[in-house]
Amino acid sequence: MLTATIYENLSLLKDLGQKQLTVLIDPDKFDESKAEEFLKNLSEDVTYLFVGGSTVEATKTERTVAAIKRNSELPIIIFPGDYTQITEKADGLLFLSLLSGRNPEYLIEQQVKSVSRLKNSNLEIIPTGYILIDGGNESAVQRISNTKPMPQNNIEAIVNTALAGQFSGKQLIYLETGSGAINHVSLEIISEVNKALSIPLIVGGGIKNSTQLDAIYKAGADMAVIGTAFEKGTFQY
Ligand code: 1GP
Repeated sequence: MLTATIYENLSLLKDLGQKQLTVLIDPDKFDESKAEEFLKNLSEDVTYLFVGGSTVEATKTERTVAAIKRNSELPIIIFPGDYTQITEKADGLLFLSLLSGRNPEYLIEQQVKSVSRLKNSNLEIIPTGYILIDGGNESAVQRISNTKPMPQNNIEAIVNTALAGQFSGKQLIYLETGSGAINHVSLEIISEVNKALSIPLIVGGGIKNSTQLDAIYKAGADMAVIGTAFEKGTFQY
């Protein structure tokens, strides 16, 4: 029997209107010895795991993924801050282009550097347009990528950037205010981007409670990503 790919599943779930909750695990902050406890305590609503961070020591991502695999059957997707985080032990990879920025390093250079790791790999590669939006504080992505986030009030430019991603063949668009953001992406932005796109829409950064999460889903996000609030155990249901 043929098994659907991660992306086929995501597209199908979008069509069915089934929202997906993803937990972002930052290997830098993850204690592998507590993997079992952390994963056991996750809400049953969680359907995907992203692993990645802006600054991660060379082998830590691989060790983190291995520890998660031992304790969870959820699909693990690498969400890399850098090509060195790519590991074969995961199931998929968000092949990111930072479309909100104009730094060639994160538009194409990192992608070229990753090829030697990917060309003989079984990882499912998912082309993803990544759009950084101002979340009210300086994000690690902004600092590391040396790019500016898009202002929340420039909705037309954000919609056009997302559509430019779709027209260039991205399979996902990820709207991001950055880990630990004060503000999540506004509901108006999510709604307008969702109306314009036909591909699945991911929203992450600064989501702190279930009221915000429900509103984000209702506005049109197909998947929401939560890192900090689950990592610190502060998410309010
Ligand atoms: C960051 O979107 C993710 O890439 C998650 O952000 O840590 O603020 O939940 P938080």
